Amino acid sequence: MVALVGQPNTGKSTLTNLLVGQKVSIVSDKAQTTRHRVLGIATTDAYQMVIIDTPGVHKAHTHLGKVLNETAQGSLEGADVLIVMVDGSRKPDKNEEAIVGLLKLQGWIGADGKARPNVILCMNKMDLLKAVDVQDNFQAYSKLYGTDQVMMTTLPRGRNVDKLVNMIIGLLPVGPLLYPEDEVTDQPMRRLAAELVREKALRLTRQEIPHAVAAIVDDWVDDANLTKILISLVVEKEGQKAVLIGKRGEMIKKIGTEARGEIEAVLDRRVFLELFVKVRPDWRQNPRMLKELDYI
Ligand SMILES: Nc1nc2c(ncn2[C@@H]2O[C@H](COP(=O)(O)OP(=O)(O)O)[C@@H](O)[C@H]2O)c(=O)[nH]1
Ligand SMILES: [Mg+2]
Repeated sequence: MVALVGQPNTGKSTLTNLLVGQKVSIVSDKAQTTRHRVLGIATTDAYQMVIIDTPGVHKAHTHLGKVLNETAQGSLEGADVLIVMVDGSRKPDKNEEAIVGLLKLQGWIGADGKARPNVILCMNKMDLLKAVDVQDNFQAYSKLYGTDQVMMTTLPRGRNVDKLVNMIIGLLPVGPLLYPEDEVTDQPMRRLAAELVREKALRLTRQEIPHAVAAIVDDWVDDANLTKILISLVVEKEGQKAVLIGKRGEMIKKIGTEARGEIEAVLDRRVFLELFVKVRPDWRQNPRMLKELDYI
């Protein structure tokens, strides 16, 4: 069991998908992209790695934010290896210290400030860091987390991913397979389909929209050679609904077309996808809505 922890937007879901070899966790440059604990399962002849992708640990302003932090923290317990993902192109900030505090609480970092041997620090986004600053940032993060077990990566280019994999394998215990060889995630397909729709909505919109969007499957019918799926996008305001629908419905059409392609690839069959936009004021503050959306 390999758990990922780190600030939002550092590359945790990108790494999960790379290790698994297909998209099981959605990726965008907006915070709060990952809202569930997602398991990615990577099985080869040599190993089975169960990757626990988590929502990034961040300062919470909404009830949803708090729930996401709890999800992230709860997921770390029981992992064999912990990967701390940082944006290596930036200096550590206050939020990074909060993660160190969490890892101390959970015993991943000892009272002496030294990380346990099964903690790997992954400095990602090295493509964005000038060569002259590499040593400085390396020192800063390595000191902060109390480890010199560090791998510098540029995930979208696959840089040093093979070395990172070897480092992880070296720390995994020997044991029986935990999941069937062909399983890539523990999420139900319904949720993954809704998440792929949400990913397109996040990627195609700006500002407050991404945080305010949730997606939920309202209907799913498997016909002989076609799966019919009805997914609702939930937002908080009429204005956000208008943005999602777009001029003459162009935005919602684009979201639907892009999502359908990926859902068809995952399900390996033809899909008819219908999208619907609903307004639910303040759903992020509403525990009942969070439950309905499966975030709790
Ligand atoms: N430039 C650059 N961008 C990256 C790198 N790794 C991930 N990204 C991008 O960073 C954003 C956040 O990635 P994501 O995996 O969703 O981060 P998460 O919030 O930690 O799960 C996405 O737009 C990724 O494409 C990297 O090494 N370099
Ligand atoms: Mg993520």
